[in-house]
Amino acid sequence: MKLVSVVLLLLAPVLTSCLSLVLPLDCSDIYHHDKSRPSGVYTIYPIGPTSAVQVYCDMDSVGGRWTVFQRRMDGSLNFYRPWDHYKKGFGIAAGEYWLGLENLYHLTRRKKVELLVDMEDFNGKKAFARYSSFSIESEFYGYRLHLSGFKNGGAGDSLSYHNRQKFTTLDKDQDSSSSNCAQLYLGGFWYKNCYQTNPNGVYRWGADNTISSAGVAWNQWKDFKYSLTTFNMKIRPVQ
Ligand SMILES: [Ca+2]
Repeated sequence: MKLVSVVLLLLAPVLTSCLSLVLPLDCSDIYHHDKSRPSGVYTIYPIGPTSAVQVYCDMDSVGGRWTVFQRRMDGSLNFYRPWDHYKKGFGIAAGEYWLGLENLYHLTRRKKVELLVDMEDFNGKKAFARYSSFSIESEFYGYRLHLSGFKNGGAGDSLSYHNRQKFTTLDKDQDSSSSNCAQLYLGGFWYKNCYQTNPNGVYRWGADNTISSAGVAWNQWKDFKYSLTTFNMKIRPVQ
């Protein structure tokens, strides 16, 4: 028995490294392992074997393989949260959630990825925006956003305005406004002075105007007053 323990102990590093080879880092790994997998909730390991996290994989939109890191669909989850929550992630993959900046940092650090933002209004009309390059820096650098290569899917470009901004939450002001944009617009985002899009704002029903300009907005498609029905941000490795 003792010998078995010793052998296992000696093998541990080998087993761990073998394990990390088969554990999927993102939805793209899951897709490549089995191309018939449908869209749905899967477990990925963005930071290694001990970092299991559930995500929604979009295996349908323009070739699939997308790892969804932000998802609004029914207003069931509060997105007005402090730094620690945005860092670690919150919500559930079957519904609304934020995957977490630390996971996102590792996902964009390990592979070159592109970004798809898709959205829908309350009449069922859909639009999207694509960016051929997307990455964020580490927490030390405020999870600064980098994106380029905009492709219009009818939504226009509301995200390039936020390029090179650090992430701001209600308790960590890293925006370029004299106020805290997260407190003004009740979300957490790469706010500047303050936004062209507010994906993590307050979920409302269209242009009901109950909380002015703090909705889930994408200004180039609708305007600041209109809060969208669904909103998703997703990444995949560039092939
Ligand atoms: Ca500020």
